[in-house]
Amino acid sequence: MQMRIALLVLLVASMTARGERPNIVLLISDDQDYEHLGFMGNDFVHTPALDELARSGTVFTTAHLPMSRCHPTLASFLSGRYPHQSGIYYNYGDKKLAPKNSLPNLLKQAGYATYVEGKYWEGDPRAMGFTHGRGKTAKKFVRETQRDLFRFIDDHAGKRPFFIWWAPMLPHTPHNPPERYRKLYREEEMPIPPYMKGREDAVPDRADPSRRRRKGFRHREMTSYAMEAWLDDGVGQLVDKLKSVGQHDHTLYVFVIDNGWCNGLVSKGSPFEKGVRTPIFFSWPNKIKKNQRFDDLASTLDLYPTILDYAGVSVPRGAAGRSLRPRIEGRPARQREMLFGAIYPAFATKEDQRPERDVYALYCRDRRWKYILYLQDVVPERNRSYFRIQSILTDYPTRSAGDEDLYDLQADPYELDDLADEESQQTRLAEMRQRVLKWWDATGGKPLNVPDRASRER
Ligand SMILES: [Ca+2]
Repeated sequence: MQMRIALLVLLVASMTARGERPNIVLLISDDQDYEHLGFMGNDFVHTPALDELARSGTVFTTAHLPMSRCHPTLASFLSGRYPHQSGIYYNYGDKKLAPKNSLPNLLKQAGYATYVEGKYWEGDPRAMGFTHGRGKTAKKFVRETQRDLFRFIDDHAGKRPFFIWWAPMLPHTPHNPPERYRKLYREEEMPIPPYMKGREDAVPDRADPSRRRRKGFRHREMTSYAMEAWLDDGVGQLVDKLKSVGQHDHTLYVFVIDNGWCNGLVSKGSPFEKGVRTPIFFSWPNKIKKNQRFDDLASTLDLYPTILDYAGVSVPRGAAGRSLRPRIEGRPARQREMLFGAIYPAFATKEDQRPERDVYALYCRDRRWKYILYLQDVVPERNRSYFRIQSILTDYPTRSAGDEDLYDLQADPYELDDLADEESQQTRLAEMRQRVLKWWDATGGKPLNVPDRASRER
């Protein structure tokens, strides 16, 4: 046994020396609109560091998270499994993620030093496989300093490959960007996206009139953009640090957003694109093809096997995604034809956490069509204490159990025109309903309480 460990250490050391095992930095943005990034075609937002990494790597523009809220998505990055498989489908509930086969544990076993800082919801970070760093520093990490991380980098650079879970609470609330990021923008010049045209002066109806003016669309949007510039600045500082210790060329950067956020469309906590969509990129100087973009469908569940693939670690059975490395390297690979997701409230039912009971919507989408099936009544009265669905400057997505939505994402990328009642769409609706229910069963979901289609007449 000791002999085998010694051999493994030797092997790891020699691979590191040849530069074959990259450091891996997982950059996780917290609550961001997938269109608020320069490399996603937004010329107004200030994200030069992320744009440079994206440009020097391979971007998947259209990936989906398996849920639209951070605790379950972060657990899915750690475990490589859907929330109903890992059991972590809520933000608020008792159970923590089981550490077996977690990404940091597998990387640690392969010889990596593994560091966590910022957003981290699970139990003891050491049990999860993080050899260094503290979880739960979200309020300070990057917002105040990256000092502890930089010390870790100094200690390990060139000696041992490292994995960094980089998860600041940015651009997440509190939306309090320092002046240097605010002044990058002028409120009156903020671009108005198509879904806000004619509604740009919309204000929340709860607020008093003076408050309303301060919190209109342009103001909120400017604050979001400033927060995103803050995030990007943190990325730039990290890249500079890795360059200064000669590790930039030996580092694989992976970027993902943990869930969406949007002023003007329903987002976080919902099954809509502004909640579940994110770009992903992989950037490793001179190793990963630069200026490469894929617009077809990817899943953030693919991060886990892809990262393990680049680290030379075999992917455990039960991982829900598949490595994107063959795509990145131009080898034959099957493209995803459909994405699936199950959407849950923020709160698990107390002392009876069962995803099959708490799930409120299932959805699937291909490159053109998006289908959603509602399993519970979604009502604003239960929003604060249960659903926590973000609907800033837009209507609450009220639905009845049994309702279905259908959107043509080619013609209607913002899901504003529900076609579920169209006579001509009934075959498609029935087929997609069958597909999503089949997916739930095939991925280990327990029996659901599926309402009749009849209740669809609204
Ligand atoms: Ca989040």
